[in-house]
Amino acid sequence: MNAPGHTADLFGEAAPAREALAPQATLLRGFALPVEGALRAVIQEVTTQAAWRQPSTPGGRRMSVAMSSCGSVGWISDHRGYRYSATDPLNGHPWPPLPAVLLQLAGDAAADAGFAHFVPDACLINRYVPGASMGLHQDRDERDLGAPIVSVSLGMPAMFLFGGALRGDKARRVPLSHGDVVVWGGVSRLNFHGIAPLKAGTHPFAGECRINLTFRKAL
Ligand code: MD3
Ligand code: FE
Repeated sequence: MNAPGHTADLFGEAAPAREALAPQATLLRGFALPVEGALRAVIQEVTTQAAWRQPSTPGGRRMSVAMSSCGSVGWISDHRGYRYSATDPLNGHPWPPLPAVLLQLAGDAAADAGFAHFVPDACLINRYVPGASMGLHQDRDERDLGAPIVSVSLGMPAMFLFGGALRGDKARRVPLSHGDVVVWGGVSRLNFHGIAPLKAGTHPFAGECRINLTFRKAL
């Protein structure tokens, strides 16, 4: 039997409680910890095939975050705009496939947060070093805005900025640490969000960086 506020999943009897950040935005603290070793291995494998790069924005500025992708499409940015692409512009090849451990983790987290049958087709992998940040933005390049986005935080902690439906809405600050998973769907799906400049530090998972995985249904 599960205690109130606890669910059986990757954790069996001991899963942490769900924390509602907002309606249909659910924080699952430590949800990815049982598979952290497998996550480190697949991130290494994917970024060997699809190398880290710092994309340029359409405005011509270099992003401070390094990125890679896996899945049937990857998120890219260049002087022509933001979009999903079936091939990696660095090498012209398809992106590496979504590893089974990632599909399982994203599907389990989404189900735990109330979104059954989530099957992402893209995983964007972001890498932050101290000082790197992501300004407030919306994720709206995906075709099916009814599907949630699942994000997994790994390595050094970061301050997540969670705004509202309008760019000018005041953003809440939510600390995210290694292993935390957040499911964003429904009415929170188009909320503005970002990451404050990463503070200096180190973490056993990946040294002086934070890695974030975002699972999306892009097609
Ligand atoms: C809230 N990444 O890649 S993940 C991104 O930590 C992105 O690297 C951040 O924003 C990161 O687009 C934040 C959390 C997140 C992702 C998607 C969302 C929060 C969201 C979509 C809607 C609302
Ligand atoms: Fe985003």
